[in-house]
Amino acid sequence: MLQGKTVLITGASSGIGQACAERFAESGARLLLLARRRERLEQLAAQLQQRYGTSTHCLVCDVRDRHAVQHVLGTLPPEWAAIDILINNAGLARGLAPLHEGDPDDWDEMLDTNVRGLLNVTRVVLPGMVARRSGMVINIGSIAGREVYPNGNVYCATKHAVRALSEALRIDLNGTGIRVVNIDPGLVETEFSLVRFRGDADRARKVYEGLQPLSAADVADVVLFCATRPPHVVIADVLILPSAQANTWLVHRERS
Ligand code: NDP
Ligand code: 8X3
Repeated sequence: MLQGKTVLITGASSGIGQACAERFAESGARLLLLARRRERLEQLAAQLQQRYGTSTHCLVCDVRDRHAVQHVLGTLPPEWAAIDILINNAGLARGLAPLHEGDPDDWDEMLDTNVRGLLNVTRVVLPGMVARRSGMVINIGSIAGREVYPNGNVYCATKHAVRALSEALRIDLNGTGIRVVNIDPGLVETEFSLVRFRGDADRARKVYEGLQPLSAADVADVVLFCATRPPHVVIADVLILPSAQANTWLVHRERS
């Protein structure tokens, strides 16, 4: 389906990004895998090569560092330089507290990763797509980009920004042949909550207690579906939730 297509996945070392790598590898894509944790990327690359014969190229990079992003993406080997699909997935939440008790360092990390990081990568990748008059940008937003929930303040603001940027890109790129997809998942069990609560596994587990959350693979299936529509079709906007979730504040949990 994606034979020979070059796909850049940010945040490929875990969760949704890693699951996308699996699905896209299965579909014949060649993968640029970007994240900060080299070992994880190299392990994933080796697995994909073994399972599907996938060609991969690992990019160890912090999306917050604009110069590093410009460097790694600006000096790609020629056979990797033409990116067909960009999946802007790298992101995180830090903390869950009322704004007046929030930690400004956490705010910086979320804003720098989820918003500036996405911009840094997109700014380098898009000119090539525009010149070739083809390509696709898939932004992983969140239900938190549609609704604000208690104590989610800054994380929700970053995901509202992702949503705004998806809409803005669709306008700016109209007529260029480049498609823009925004995918907003609800609760997905990944390392997201462990990162949010800085390794507090009990607290992280409670987020998904009493319900069947989405898996990273559930989201990757949708990303792949969007990426494999014919050129005249764009799945512009997707909300994907676990069946037990109605919105950010109403989640049905079975008591054990
Ligand atoms: P994970 O924590 O499992 O994965 C996050 C990925 O982002 C990791 O690969 C991490 O890699 C990468 N990452 C984080 N910061 C940076 C950085 N500065 N530079 C490069 N890569 C970075 O979480 P998810 O898979 O759940 O999250 C993926 C996306 O999905 C995020 O944008 C998140 O906001 C969004 N999302 C998640 C939901 C959920 O419930 N889990 C729901 C809705 C949206 P490394 O640490 O190696 O750099
Ligand atoms: C992650 C899902 O509801 O914790 O974006 O914000 S939520």
